[in-house]
Amino acid sequence: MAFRIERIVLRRLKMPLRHFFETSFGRTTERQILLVEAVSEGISGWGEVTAGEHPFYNEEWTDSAWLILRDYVAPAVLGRGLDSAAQAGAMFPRVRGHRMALGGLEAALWDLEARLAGEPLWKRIGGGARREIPCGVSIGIQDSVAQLLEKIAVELEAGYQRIKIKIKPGWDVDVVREVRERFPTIKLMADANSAYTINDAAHLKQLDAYYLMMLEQPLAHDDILDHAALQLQLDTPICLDESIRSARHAEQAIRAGACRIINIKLGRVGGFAEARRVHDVAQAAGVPVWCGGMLESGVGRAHNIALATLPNFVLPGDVSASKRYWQRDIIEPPVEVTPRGTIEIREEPGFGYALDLDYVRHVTVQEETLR
Ligand code: NPQ
Ligand code: MG
Repeated sequence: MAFRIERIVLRRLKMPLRHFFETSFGRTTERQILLVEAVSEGISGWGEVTAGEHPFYNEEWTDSAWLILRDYVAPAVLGRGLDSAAQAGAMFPRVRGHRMALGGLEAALWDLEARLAGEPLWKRIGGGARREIPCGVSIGIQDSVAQLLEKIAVELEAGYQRIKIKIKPGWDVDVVREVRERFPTIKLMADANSAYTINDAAHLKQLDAYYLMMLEQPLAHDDILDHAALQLQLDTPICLDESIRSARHAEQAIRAGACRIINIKLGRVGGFAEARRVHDVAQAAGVPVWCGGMLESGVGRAHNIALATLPNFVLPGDVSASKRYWQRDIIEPPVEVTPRGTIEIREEPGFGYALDLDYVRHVTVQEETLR
C-alpha cells in the first residue's frame, strides 16, 4: 500500500516510573520516551524509540536517537513515496547501528499503513496466530530478598504466567535458591544483562539446580561464541537478548549453539521487518521466541502486543500491564492483563489503542516537527 510521509513529529516525554527498575547496569526511576508521529493524508501513525536514557543497555540513548532521526532518517523519508511499510527499510539511509532510532520510525510507518488500510496492526504484519498473548513480568533487583519474594507473590496473584528476575554478581545463585524454595513450581527465569564472563561458567553452572526456564544474556552484549561455550556446560537453556540485533545474528547464534531461545525486541532489531526475519529464522530452526520489553509507554507496548501474535512467539514475554509501570499511560484504554495472565488483542485499526493526546502534551518536554 503506497503512501507519502508529509510530516514527522518527534516528542520527548518524561514519565516517572511507579517503582524504580534495577538491572546489572543500573537503576532507572524515570523514563524519557521518544515518540515518533508520522503523518500522511491527515492520518497519524505512532512509534516509540525504545532506547534508554543512557547508553548502558546498548549504545543508543534518547539523545542519539533524536539526532539520527532528525539528521539522517527523516530527510531520507519526508516527501517521498513509500510502496509499503514493509519496504521502509530500503529507503532509510545506510546508518550503521542505531536500530532503535530507525525502528521507532519504522514502527510508526507500519501503524500508519494499518490505519490508512483500516486494519489492525497485528493483521498487517502477518500475525494473529493467537487472540491473546501470554504475559510474564520482569522484576528488577531489589534492596532485599524479602522484598523480591513479596513482589513475586503479588505478580503471581495478578495471574502472570512466568517470573523473570534480574541477576548480577552478588545477587544471583543465593537469590535464585531462595525464590525456588518459596515458589517450587513457577515458571522462573533470570536475566543477567551481560554481567558475567566465560570465566564465571562454574559459578553459573550452580543455577542448573533450580531448573530455570532459561538464563538470559549472561555474557557480553556483542558475544556469540562464549555463549556457545557456556551453553555446552549448562543444562539451563540460554536465551539471547542484547547479542541478537538482526536475523543474521540469530542465524549465527543458532548455528553456533549459543542459545536455545531468543528474546525479540522490536527496537533492538530495528523494526517489524527485521523482527519478522528473526522470528522466521528461529522458527525454521525450531527455536522458540518471546517478546522482550524496554519499559515502554503504551505506544511501544501496543506494538509489542501485535508482534507477539506471530506464530513462533510461544513463550510468555515481558509485555505486561500499563499499571505495573505507569500511574497513567498515554494510551486509552491502558493495557490490561486478564486473570489468566494474558493480553487480549484488539480489532481497532493500527495498534488498537487511542492516544491520550492531552496527557501526551502534559508530559512532553521537547517537540520538533520535521517537514
Ligand atoms: C531486558 N528489559 O530484557 C530489558 C532491560 C532494560 C523489562 O527486563 C531504561 C532503558 C531501563 C532500558 C531497564 C526488561 C531499562 C532498559 C531494563 C532496559 O534486558
Ligand atoms: Mg534482557
